[in-house]
Amino acid sequence: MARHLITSALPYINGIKHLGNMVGSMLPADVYSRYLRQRGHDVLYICATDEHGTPAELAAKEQGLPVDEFCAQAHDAQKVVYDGFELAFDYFGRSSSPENRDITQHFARKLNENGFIEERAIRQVYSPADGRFLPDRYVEGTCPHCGYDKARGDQCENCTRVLDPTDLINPRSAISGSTDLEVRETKHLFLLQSKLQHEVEAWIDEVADEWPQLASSIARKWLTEGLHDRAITRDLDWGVPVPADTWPELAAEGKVFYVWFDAPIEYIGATKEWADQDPAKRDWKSWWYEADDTIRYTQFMAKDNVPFHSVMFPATELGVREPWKKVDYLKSFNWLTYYGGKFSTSQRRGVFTDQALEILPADYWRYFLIANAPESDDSSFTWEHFTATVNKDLADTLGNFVNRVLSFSRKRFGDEVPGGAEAGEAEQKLGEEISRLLAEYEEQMEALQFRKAAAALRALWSAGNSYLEEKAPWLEIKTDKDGAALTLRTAMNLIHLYAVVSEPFIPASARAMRTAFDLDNDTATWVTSDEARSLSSVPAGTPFTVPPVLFAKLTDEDLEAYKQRFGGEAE
Ligand code: B3M
Ligand code: ZN
Repeated sequence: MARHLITSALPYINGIKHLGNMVGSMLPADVYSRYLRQRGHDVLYICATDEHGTPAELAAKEQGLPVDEFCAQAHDAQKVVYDGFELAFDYFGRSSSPENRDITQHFARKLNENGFIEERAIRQVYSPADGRFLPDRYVEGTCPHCGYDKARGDQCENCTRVLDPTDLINPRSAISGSTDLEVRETKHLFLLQSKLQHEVEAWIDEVADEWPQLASSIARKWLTEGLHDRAITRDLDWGVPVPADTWPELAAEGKVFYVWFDAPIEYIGATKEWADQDPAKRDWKSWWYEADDTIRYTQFMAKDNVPFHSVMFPATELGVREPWKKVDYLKSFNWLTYYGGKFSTSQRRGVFTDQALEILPADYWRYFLIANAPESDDSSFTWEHFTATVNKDLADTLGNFVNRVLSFSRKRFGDEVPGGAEAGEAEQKLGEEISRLLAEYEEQMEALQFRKAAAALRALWSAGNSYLEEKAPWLEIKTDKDGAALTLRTAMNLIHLYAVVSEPFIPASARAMRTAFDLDNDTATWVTSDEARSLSSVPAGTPFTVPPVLFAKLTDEDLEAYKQRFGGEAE
């Protein structure tokens, strides 16, 4: 048994996330956490809302709310959706917490003591029309690298390059739209990342070979281009204040830390928030500080977040000169597109997580998204693909199997799992196949290969269908009642096995399958290969009920309605 620390990129507070955000961070982290917990590991899955920075201020302004109130409401609204998706976080925190403030300030003081922070006067975009400096996303304009004309001052959404507001061509204020911008001098704290370049390189050489190619190549590209010193403070009202004991002048000017400085620290902050809820969790620090080799830390994120997690946050952690846990495995994702175009929060293009749950229960989305996760490449969401996958894999292959087996058995043999013949050759062959597929599923889950894991799970479901077709109990029963009973009992054992092993993907349906059987002491959280081979954990005589249809088949009318509502084509 190992201890697994798991974090998914912290969703920004500025609005409900779309399906692309979900599949690139929280959902796979949840599937992985659930799997590991089921295998008996000690798992701590931490997430939080990322609440600082210009997006929060802009969104609050749009809603006419003070930013703290906006954040409190928006946090709760996101949490409701994640509960709906059955994301089983151990804790879902807030980067605006006092815990995160304290740890962020501590990190900054330590970096300063160790000579990695310097105060510098810099030139910043100032907007006379708005009467303020315009950091990060407060400036928009054309990306100097790729020409994208909606690039934001902190990063180009199109080519993912990190930018400085003064880099933008034809800059304009995101608050007023004013193009009358000037550059003024102001003092900020700089993190001297260039001094940490070699240490980060050495660390990357140690850990990154094992990472997905996407993550390690982004990290290496950044290091090749060279780590630059970066401003880690901003002129904003909302954020972790620069500590006055160390920088009285900047603190008096109301400077706060840059959102990307405090956001990754919130992984630690949220762990402390989690612990502060409950005195029994006082050992929270053992997950992060002087953590030994029994702790494996896995992070989940989309590719635009990789530079911050693979290079910049590790540089911060190294510079603090305290033994904070660094990521062991960085699972990165490409983009999920909507009909080949961008999902966009700002333009509300695509499907948002709250809307998804209005249409269909979480399991439909969880399965589809993970089975089509943009792992080795971008993948495209279309309603055609979604409805076809739901119908084929969930409704036909799994749902129909469950319903058909249980209803037929009840009709012919009553409310208990039938006895009948002993397992024969067909059952032995099936058992071998199931145990082989289960091993494949476990291997892919352990390798965090989500699409392949989904394929193995689907193959497990299909194996049941093939067996049922081959044995055809609805014919068998006419000539060999005991044989038909054996077939149904075996199929019911498959249903129970599916309930256990499908839980990471489709927890609600897994519960429905599992509770169909009134078994004493049904507490096993996983299936051994021997159990998979013998398919006998649900013995003859076990009472069962037929659950309601697990997955509704989606019709052509449904498909049309979805396309109508969300727009079913490329931009
Ligand atoms: N909130 C960026 C994003 O939502 C950011 C991730 C922070 S992880 C520490 O894409
Ligand atoms: Zn660009």
